[in-house]
Amino acid sequence: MSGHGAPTETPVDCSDLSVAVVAASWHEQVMGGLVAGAERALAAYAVTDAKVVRVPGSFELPVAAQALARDHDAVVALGVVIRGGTPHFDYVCSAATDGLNRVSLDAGVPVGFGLLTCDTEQQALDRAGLTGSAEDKGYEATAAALATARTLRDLR
Ligand code: DLZ
Repeated sequence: MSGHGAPTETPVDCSDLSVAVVAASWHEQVMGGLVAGAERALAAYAVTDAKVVRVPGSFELPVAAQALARDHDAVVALGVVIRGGTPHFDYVCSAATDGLNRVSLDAGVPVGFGLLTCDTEQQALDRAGLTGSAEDKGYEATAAALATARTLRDLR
């Protein structure tokens, strides 16, 4: 999967939405870029009611997202898992992905999917929104959650 085909989005006013960002703590440099990207998106969409909470690893993202989805219009989950020599990668990735999807559907609250699953640290750095990165997945995941929250609000 590549970034080719991603929609071009124009920030809209989301100042009436409350947003929580939950971020894992493994791979500090990459996570710094992802959180900064999320904060850039929150500012671009004029969100003022926002908080960032940290959890230890990506495995813990769903349970925190579940708690945050109870009292926020949108949640953004950020993490990075880098493949090692054991099956641990697959277990953490699928638990986090399945868990976040379940939280979103059970709560009816969009959960932006900012979980990088990479073979190498360089691939993660390339997607982290840092100087020299090709992609800015923290921004993209936040923009997606905000756009979806707007759509859901219009539908209700
Ligand atoms: C254990 C583990 C490993 C090996 N790798 C990562 C990783 O690359 N990224 C990440 O976010 N978390 C990793 N973890 C930690 C798990 O997500 C989890 O925090 C621990 O297994 C404790 O539940």
